[in-house]
Amino acid sequence: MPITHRRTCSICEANCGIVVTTEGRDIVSIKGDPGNALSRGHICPKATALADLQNDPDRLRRPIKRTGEQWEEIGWDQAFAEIGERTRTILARDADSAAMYIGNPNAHSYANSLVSGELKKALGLKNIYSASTVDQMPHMVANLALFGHSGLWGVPDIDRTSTMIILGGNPMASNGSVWTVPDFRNRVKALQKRGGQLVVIDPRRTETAKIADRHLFIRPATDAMLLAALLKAVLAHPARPDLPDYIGNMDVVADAISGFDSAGCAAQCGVSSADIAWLADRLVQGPAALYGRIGTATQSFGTLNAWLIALINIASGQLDREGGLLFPTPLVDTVAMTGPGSVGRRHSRVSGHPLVMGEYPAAALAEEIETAGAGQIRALFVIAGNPVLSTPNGRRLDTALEGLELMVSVDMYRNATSRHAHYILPPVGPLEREHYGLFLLPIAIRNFGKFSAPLFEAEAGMLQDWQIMRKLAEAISGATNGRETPRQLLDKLLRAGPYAITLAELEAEPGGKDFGPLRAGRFPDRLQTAEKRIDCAPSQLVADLDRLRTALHRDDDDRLRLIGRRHVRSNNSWLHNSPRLVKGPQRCTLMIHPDDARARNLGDGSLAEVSSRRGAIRLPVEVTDDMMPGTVSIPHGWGHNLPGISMAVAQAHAGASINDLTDEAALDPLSGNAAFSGVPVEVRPAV
Ligand SMILES: Nc1nc2c(c(=O)[nH]1)N[C@H]1C(S)=C(S)[C@@H](COP(=O)(O)OP(=O)(O)OC[C@H]3O[C@@H](n4cnc5c(=O)[nH]c(N)nc54)[C@H](O)[C@@H]3O)O[C@H]1N2
Ligand SMILES: Nc1nc2c(c(=O)[nH]1)N[C@H]1C(S)=C(S)[C@@H](COP(=O)(O)OP(=O)(O)OC[C@H]3O[C@@H](n4cnc5c(=O)[nH]c(N)nc54)[C@H](O)[C@@H]3O)O[C@H]1N2
Ligand code: SF4
Ligand SMILES: [Mo]
Repeated sequence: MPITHRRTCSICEANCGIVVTTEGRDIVSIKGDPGNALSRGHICPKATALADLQNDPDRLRRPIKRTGEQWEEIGWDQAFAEIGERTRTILARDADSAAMYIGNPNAHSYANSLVSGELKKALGLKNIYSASTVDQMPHMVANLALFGHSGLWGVPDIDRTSTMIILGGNPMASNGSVWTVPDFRNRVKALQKRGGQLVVIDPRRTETAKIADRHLFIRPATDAMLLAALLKAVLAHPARPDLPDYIGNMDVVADAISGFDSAGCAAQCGVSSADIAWLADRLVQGPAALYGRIGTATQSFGTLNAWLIALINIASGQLDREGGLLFPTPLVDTVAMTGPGSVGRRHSRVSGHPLVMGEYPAAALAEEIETAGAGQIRALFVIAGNPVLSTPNGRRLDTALEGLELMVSVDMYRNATSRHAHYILPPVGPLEREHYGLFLLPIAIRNFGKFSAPLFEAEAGMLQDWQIMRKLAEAISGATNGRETPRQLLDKLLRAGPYAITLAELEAEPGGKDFGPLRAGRFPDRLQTAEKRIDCAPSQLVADLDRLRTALHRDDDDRLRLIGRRHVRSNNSWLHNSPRLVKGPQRCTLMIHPDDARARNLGDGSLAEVSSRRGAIRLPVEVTDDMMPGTVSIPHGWGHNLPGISMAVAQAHAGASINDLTDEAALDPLSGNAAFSGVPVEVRPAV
């Protein structure tokens, strides 16, 4: 007898409602849930891949231990006892020599978020690295500087706006990021139907650009120039609204950017002065929302970009306005639950990078493992991360990991990173654990909550990630940690939240509980700054304008600039073992403009060698005028052809890793975030 279950897809930030039909432990179908008020029936192809993941024969089901090149299955008790003992020995020698790398899927597990602190504490809390510094850290630094909390995000109110401007994001592929906006396509259709416009600014004519009313090309990593000119245009606009009293020092900003020559900025970024004036006009007319995402964050001016984007929204009167930028009222108030974050409390040992929100840059992990001395990392715990493929100059890290005394990966695959581990500890399958979008619902376009119970009972002898982390922490520290389960902790958080709901009440709503669209009027009250004011001109950001002024002179370097991309059938580095997702045309290709291809004797489908100051890779060419001339694009997360990987489907579709080309020395100094966008590369036919 088939049974249907209403659950949530946990793969990406969209948190789509799914209806899963099962017969015993067989998954008959996975469909969108029309009764989910947030996703309204939308799903993408990755949801159906949950079945491939659940049933993947390469997915590890027992802990494995490596001795030299040999792997053997061991029991959980042996694994925890040995890891505990080895870690204690290393920490006894040097209390600062353990580190943790926290990968992206942790953001999609409420239980991991609530329990990972126990492992951090057992390891001494000093050396924390995560995917945040190859992703959104610049936004978080700007959030802290402007709103007083790194986790307080303004959410673009796409459902009521008239102009939605997307800079460096491609929600048609990614389904939105730090913006939980499932069913993006239909939201855009509705926007266009009510006479509004979607505008996309991107070096590639993306899938989102193709459904937009306007697409403007921009040269990679020159966004700060565009944004400086756009802010000037908004500030000079005759119809610009007066700002409310709680917003201060916009005049200081105006003064600081007055020296930027707008025409020069336009020439450098490739967006014309007329288009910048048009954008300013649309913004001031409103309601409008300017949203910048990963393309603007992974730059050496990532934090400056995030700050300028916020200021443009503020100066044009879009803050706290329906159709502009709004603060949600989530069921669990993650802002109240966590500290605001800080910048520069300590500095990294080798290069002196500031500690940002408790983390050092992932780009600096390799040097901290390689460099001898007190505090050298000797034991590394990787929790759901694949930094060999995901962080800049992954090859260097790949080599560095071999030198560790102890490496533990909590992961279900033996992949590019975990093949270096001494122990791999696999969690239960994706449908065998609970889900609540703890950190994603607070950035959603509606006030919405949904709890999903595990669909299947866990296979015998398997543990959830949080149980593995708690047992690791206990094995290392010898102490017994919190006895509360994530469920119990979540129940408390929900009760203490703005709707005072219980977990049982939420669980009784299989489609989730909807509290409606976001409300204006939340801003002053929600601000976490002293006196609930916004200082538009934090000194460290104003000072960074000088770096922009000197750094962004037009160079004569005519090398191609490399950028990344995402595909809707892929997710970072770890969904390439799903047969139903990798089928079809090869996706790890070099996209290049026809003129640039011709100049290099490269035909569509031919093999190119791409090289940077860090390395070289080979991959097939895809000639397309969707690329801005002078710019090439390669997706990240590929390169599954390294020895020791055990993922048969991914190995057959290995691709090459863009992060063999990216540069670990290229960082945004304010956030420590990797600057992936605009890497200078040479491209030639592979011989
Ligand atoms: N050049 C370039 N590099 C990039 C990017 C880019 O745009 N360009 N994007 C960056 C971004 S935004 C991110 S977020 C990072 C991602 O960087 P990472 O988080 O390091 O990498 P992922 O590919 O997400 O790898 C996730 C790992 O977790 C495992 N995993 C998946 N689900 C679970 C689970 O439930 N439990 C456990 N224990 N393991 C699980 C997978 O097998 C995989 O090994 O990559 C970054 N790298
Ligand atoms: N299908 C799928 N969905 C995903 C993921 C995935 O791998 N696959 N990853 C998830 C994760 S971890 C994240 S963080 C989000 C990211 O979500 P998005 O931010 O939407 O990520 P992308 O789709 O890579 O879009 C980034 C865009 O920035 C452009 N770009 C690159 N450099 C520049 C630049 O210098 N300036 C400007 N203006 N644009 C630039 C690229 O051409 C690209 O179109 O997606 C999430 N969702
Ligand atoms: S967009 Fe796709 S991957 Fe993301 S939550 Fe929805 S169904 Fe899952
Ligand atoms: Mo990400």
